[in-house]
Amino acid sequence: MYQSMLYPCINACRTYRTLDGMWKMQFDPEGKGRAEGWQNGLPEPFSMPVPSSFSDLFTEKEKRDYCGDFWYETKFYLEADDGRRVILRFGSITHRADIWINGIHAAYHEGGFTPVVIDISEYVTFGARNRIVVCANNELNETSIPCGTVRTLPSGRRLAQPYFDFFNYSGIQRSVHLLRIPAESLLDYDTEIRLNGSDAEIRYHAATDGNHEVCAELFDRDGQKVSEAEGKDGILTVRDAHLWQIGDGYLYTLVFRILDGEKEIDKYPARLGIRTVETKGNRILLNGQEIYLKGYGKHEDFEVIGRQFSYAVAQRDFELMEWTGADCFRTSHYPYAEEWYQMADERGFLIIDEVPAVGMMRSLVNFAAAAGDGADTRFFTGGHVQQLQENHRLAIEEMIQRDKNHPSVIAFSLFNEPETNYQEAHDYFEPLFAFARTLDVQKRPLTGAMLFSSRPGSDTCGSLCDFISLNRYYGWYVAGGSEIEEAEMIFRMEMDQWAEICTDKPLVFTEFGADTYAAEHKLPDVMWSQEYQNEYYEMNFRVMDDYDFVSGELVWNFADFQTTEGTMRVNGNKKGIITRNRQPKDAAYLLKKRWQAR
Ligand code: EVA
Repeated sequence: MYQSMLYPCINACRTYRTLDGMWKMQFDPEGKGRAEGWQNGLPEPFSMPVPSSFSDLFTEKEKRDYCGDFWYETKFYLEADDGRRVILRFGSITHRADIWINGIHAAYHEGGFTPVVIDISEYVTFGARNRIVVCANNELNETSIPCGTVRTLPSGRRLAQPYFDFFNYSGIQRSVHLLRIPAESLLDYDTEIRLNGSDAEIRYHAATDGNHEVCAELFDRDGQKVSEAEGKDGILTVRDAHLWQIGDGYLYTLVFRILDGEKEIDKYPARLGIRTVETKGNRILLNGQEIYLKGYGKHEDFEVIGRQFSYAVAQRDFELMEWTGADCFRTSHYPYAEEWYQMADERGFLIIDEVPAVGMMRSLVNFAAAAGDGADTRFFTGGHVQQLQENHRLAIEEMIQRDKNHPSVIAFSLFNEPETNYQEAHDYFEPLFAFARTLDVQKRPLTGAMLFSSRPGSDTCGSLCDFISLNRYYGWYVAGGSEIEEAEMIFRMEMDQWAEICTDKPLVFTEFGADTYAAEHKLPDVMWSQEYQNEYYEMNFRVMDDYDFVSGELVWNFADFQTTEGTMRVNGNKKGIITRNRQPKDAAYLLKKRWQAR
């Protein structure tokens, strides 16, 4: 593996090309590929687009739901050796993969939502064609992030059984890049920002794999140099800084150069937004000013393409989110493709970045625990915990390393709805929070989205969070339909309890929502109708507006999305404000009215 996760760029020192296109693919239900030498070439492949989620491209169920090992192969021509490193970079491979170059094992990577970056210089042949073979695997277990299990049917066919509420899309779902970068190069960098009146001070640290001098130059949007400094650690001062703000994604360019006298060894241009984020008392502050988050929990999910990144879908989603007056989304329940963050940086959009720690409860319908009173499957006890924690740690490390320099990322979420009602849960999460704090020099707030049963008195993990994030379904899983007046009453009772804790801690709603069938209208309303979705949100907003420590509302979900089939889901989760093909339901207008007025 290679230590750098920097996004590819092209200039006089660095180049890249994409290896996206049609690759070969083959399923390996018996897991015999390695023994049969498939790493040297697939025996009976079919064609498959890369990137893509393979599931919704097929017409056969067995292929859609395939669970196990699946292999990819492609070849690429490599030009002559010019002394630079050759780096192979997958945006992600879900959920784990072994990679061979010309038959030589080059890497193993666990975790399906962060880049797999490999220095393949020593495995390639220059001036010739080279073969890449990937053996990916999409099984879920209780040490994988996200968690789940695999069920074997009597026929021997295996099915993924997620402990979470989204389809287990898999494959090489993000772009593949082949990079040539200098032998001595920038590996990583950090920036810490302080504001002094209208000026800003940016402390940077540049990590390289050599000893040559580093210089940093900062350019404004017009290309004017506004500051420069020398050394791997330095301070850039900006007079009258143009701050990065909600709706004003002003980006400077921070250029790192490695110099050997006059000779430029490496050059990397990074985009930089000047902004600070912190919590103070029970408020969230951006550039020292209180903000209130308005927006959505999302998924990377769309018809046909599944979880594959598409600029077009992302663009439509930003347009729709902004049209409703939103300014924030949570990357529920995994880090998204890097391009989402770049687009958010440019638009001045806020992101709560979430690690794929979801399904930490032994339940195939864990969302239904939203109605239960204290899920306790003792998930954080037993032999699997240590390995789970190791994978979780790795996922946190890779997410923060990848995303720490995006101005749009204002917080990291380290879990979604684990059981938190016993001491072992606290013991599990405490070192992970401490670890995450060592990774982010910007000291962004850390949080985790809490289950219905995680509440004052029972929860053991809220104390680890800089702000409390609640997933709540009063009026849906809890006292829905005609009982909604009761839902309002017990919602208020819970909020009264949080009021005692939140004198010094902000609270954000990270989920609340009601399944709504886009074709359904009913007067008086019933659950699943568009009118009920409106009534549900009106009630929830009435309650939230009465508690001034509430610092944000991210509704569940931006759009309808695919899940595993079952009696609780109608061809997917229908809590979208927007349909799966990206048209508004009635509730979109309600949100628009509310958010544009705030
Ligand atoms: C739901 N509820 O029931 C959502 C899930 C989500 O999709 C949750 O965090 O509590 C989960 O993944 O619609």
